[in-house]
Amino acid sequence: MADADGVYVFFGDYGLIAYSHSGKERWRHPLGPFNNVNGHGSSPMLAGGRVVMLCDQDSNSYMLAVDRRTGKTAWKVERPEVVRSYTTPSVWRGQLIVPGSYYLTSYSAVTGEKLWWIGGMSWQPKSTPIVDGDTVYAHWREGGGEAEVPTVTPEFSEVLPKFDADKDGRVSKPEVAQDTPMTCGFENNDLASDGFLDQRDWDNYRSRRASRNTLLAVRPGDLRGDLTSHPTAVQWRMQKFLPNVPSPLLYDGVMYLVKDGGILTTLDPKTGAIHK
Ligand SMILES: [Ca+2]
Ligand SMILES: [Ca+2]
Repeated sequence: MADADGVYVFFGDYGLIAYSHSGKERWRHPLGPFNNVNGHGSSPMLAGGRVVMLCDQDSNSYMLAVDRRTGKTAWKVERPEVVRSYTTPSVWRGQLIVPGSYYLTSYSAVTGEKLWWIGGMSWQPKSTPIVDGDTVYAHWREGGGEAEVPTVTPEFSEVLPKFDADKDGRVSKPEVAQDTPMTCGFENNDLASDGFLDQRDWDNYRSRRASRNTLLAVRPGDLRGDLTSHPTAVQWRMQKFLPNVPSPLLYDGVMYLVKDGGILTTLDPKTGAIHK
């Protein structure tokens, strides 16, 4: 991304680098290495005179803002409640609107303060939120979130005795050798890639199985805190025909969704009702 002073780029294997318009390096800010199984999908963005970079990953997710002139850290917020995502946030009224796994969260672009959040969506979102007047739209889609009735998964304390043959309090791949679904999903669920499923890995797996893909319309006003069950903040949720990667498009009072495989859906952004 670029401004009057130059160009800002992010390399997943290095971090942030700023160049002048003539290509001269102005500053560099190393980041990583990241723990993100599919690579880093987020792009840097400019907000409040800073370069903001979302660094969601399977462990130690965070977001930071650096001064666009110097590259020095202005603020950094940890995001321990989320894991993998590939989104680039949007800016709405001085707030950074950030889709992450299971949550949509707003932060002050100036201070990084967490302002409000909404839960109940699926993991690894990829698209960028739409902002339109007083409403924000964001969407989540992943393969496991398509079930109309989310699956209830037992607690870690219930499954551990069944698999933990060597009684070390965690589950290794050989210990689940007889359980095909567990073996197939092992690497995906082993967030820190340490070869064991522990409490954190299992809690994330439970959240995945309990979540649903969602297109969400939010009117946050000046509200703060947990808005998940707020009567007016969440305008509507829609759970069908959602694309995996492409962002929704809002144009001339109609929202467009293009789903993998070639399904185009149009809907009313005020109500979430499907036109066709
Ligand atoms: Ca074990
Ligand atoms: Ca692990």
